Amino acid sequence: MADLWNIGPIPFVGKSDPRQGLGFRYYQPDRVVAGKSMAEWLRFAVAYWHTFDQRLVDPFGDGTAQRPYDRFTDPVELALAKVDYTFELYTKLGVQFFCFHDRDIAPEGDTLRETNAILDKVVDRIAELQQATGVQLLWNTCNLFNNPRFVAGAATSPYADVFAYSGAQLKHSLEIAQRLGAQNYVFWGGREGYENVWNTDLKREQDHQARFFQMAVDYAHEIGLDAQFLIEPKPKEPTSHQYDFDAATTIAFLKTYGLDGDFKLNLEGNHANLAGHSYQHEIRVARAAGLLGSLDANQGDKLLGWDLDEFPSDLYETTSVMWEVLDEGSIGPHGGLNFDAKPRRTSFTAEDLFRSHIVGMDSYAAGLLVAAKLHEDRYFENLVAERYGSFDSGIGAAVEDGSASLADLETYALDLTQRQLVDATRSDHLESVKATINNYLVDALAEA
Ligand code: XUL
Ligand code: CO
Repeated sequence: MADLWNIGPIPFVGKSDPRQGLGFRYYQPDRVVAGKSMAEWLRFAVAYWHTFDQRLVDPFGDGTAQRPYDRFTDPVELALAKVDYTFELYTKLGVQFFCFHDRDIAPEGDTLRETNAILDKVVDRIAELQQATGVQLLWNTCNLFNNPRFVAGAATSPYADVFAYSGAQLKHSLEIAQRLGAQNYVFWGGREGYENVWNTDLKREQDHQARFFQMAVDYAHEIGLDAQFLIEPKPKEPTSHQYDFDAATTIAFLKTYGLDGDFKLNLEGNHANLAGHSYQHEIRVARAAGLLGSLDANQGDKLLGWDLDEFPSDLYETTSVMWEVLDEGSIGPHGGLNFDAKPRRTSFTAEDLFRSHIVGMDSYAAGLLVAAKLHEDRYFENLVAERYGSFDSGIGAAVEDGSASLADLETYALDLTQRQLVDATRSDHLESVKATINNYLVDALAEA
């Protein structure tokens, strides 16, 4: 293996030393947990934009990132050289997948024709290295938000030329998905929302967005692309209101336009928090609709209310996510855990890219181990079955099977006393439930 990074491969070191370094304590790809290997459950992916392009800027400061390919000054030469670094990082970490936006991997030309020509050269190199390493494309997507032409959106731009350009860009991006064997294709609605509702034709913009999605479905059929289409909800940033606000809003949109047969959801932890939800809530809502597609694994910061894209390290959250995944059987049909995350601005070395992925991978592996133990003991399954047990027979069963009317409920309830109704309820003992999760966390990881 080449040694462009001068680091790795990253070994499994187990629990020999509590100080986290360049080794995995929990993640063992071949270790079987709940009937599948860790690698099969977790399907980690590296996000090209954060890991290889992000300079670690913030609104008050320039980038601090130090990368081994910084010596390349020509943008096309840099783009081509960088691909080698990316595949070496995937293989040294033992990550099986990657994700990218079209504009992450290559610089733009003046026209789309020129841009596509540059892009295709880089795609050629990616295809060669996929072939050589076996690393697969979890998903790709279009960047329809960075360039000034997208100032008022892409598919929801009020300017028809911008809509047309966006569709043309999407077409080529779908061809790349086909060429590289993408398992999913993601739409994150960058600037698809509004700054101010007074100057916005909300209905017309959403109709346009739906047309855009339908065109993607039609073209995928035409070229035989069988990637799962995904929409990634986010409530705000960069616009003050994004149309794909959260899982529930996006599901309503998909059903309104009859697109729910062709799209599922890609859910992100930090986006869930921005919408005022837990990550687990968003996943549960998608599961309830049969629309869980994939996961962007990251976390926010309780003290800062913005999309910080931190690498996941909160074991309580990774446990809840992996519990949902275990209960579902997989992360959607072809989903994975994409680290849509960047190291902090103060973690600027190339080694920090490895360190931060190791932390994310270990945190999810640990979460999987804890969730598997909870699942094996059926702790929540039993608790929930008992909580809703009154719907298994009698009047509850008549409600669920549709045989009870309001008149039947009146006959049943008219003479129930306050005491009888209060006695029908049970304490949830929620504090003990939370402590039980803590106990599972500590015990399962002590045994791991
Ligand atoms: C933005 C975000 C995107 C999508 C892909 O917050 O999460 O990077 O994941 O466009
Ligand atoms: Co994301």
